[in-house]
Amino acid sequence: MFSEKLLLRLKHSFSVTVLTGAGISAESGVPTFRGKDGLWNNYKVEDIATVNAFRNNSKLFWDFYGWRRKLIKDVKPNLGHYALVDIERFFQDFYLITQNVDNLHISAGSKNVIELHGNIMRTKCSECGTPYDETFYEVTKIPLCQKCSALTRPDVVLFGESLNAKLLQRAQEAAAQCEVFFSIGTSSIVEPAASLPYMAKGNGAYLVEINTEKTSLSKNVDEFISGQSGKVLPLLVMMIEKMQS
Ligand code: BJW
Ligand code: ZN
Repeated sequence: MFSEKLLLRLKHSFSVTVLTGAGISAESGVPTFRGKDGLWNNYKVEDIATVNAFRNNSKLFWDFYGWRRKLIKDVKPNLGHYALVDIERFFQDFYLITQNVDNLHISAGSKNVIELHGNIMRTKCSECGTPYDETFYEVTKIPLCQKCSALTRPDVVLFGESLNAKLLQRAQEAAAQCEVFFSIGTSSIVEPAASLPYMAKGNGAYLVEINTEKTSLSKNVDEFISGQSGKVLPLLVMMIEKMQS
């Protein structure tokens, strides 16, 4: 399943960066965004996860995020998340960049996590950005900001919004400096995250993709590993442990 070249690279590497997407949480029961099953009531994520949807159809927007929040509050990390906690311990520099907003890497115990698209359980003001501790699951009337009276919303990055500049910079640095880069369970469509593997490869990293399907990235990787991340990653941990003993 893993090439000699990858195992040797890992043996001699100090710096590993991982990018994850919705696929890593699929085995926990969190639906992915794209693909045959779609996400929610036949809506495309590109139609709901946008600033326009929030402004023009805030009820639909909040129904969608309320449904996602309810679902996510009850799920648990899977073997893929836990394997990444183990892998972090093997390397001096390890960064886990995630596009997921479900908090599962952090609840599994990963330390160096960069949440590029925010965290769905957090709430913030849509205008002044004031954070709120409450997580609303069902709203009949959208809660307003206590400072400026604007509508509140989940603290996630919508299409057309800029990512947090500091987090993006940290992610780009982590991609550019690593010796091995893993892209796991992402369709590699959404920018700027989709550019990170290319940044890594351009700086000499060995590029590995783990996915159940081929993506637009696949033809550019050094190694494509076909399979569910919850099965592939625990095997990778075993191989790394074996190499070190
Ligand atoms: C498994 C598996 C298993 C399943 N094991 N694998 C350059 C060119 C063109 C467009 C743009 C561009 N730069 C910016 C844009 C616009 C836009 C964009 O990228 N659009 C694309 C559609 C082309 N980007 C933005 O707007 C971003 N902002 C930005 O760049 O600001 C500056 C700017 C703005 C406008 C113009 C230019 C510059 C913001 C993007 C925010 C994305 N937000 C979302 C929602 C977050 C909140 C929420 O969760 O609701 O983030 S959209 C959604 O997609 C979510 C995800 O994080 C993201 C990525 O999805 P992901 O993770 O890849 O999931 P899937 O479902 O697509 O794939 C799952 C994969 O897993 C599949 O491959 C399966 O095969 C696999 N799989 N089971 C392993 N068990
Ligand atoms: Zn406000």
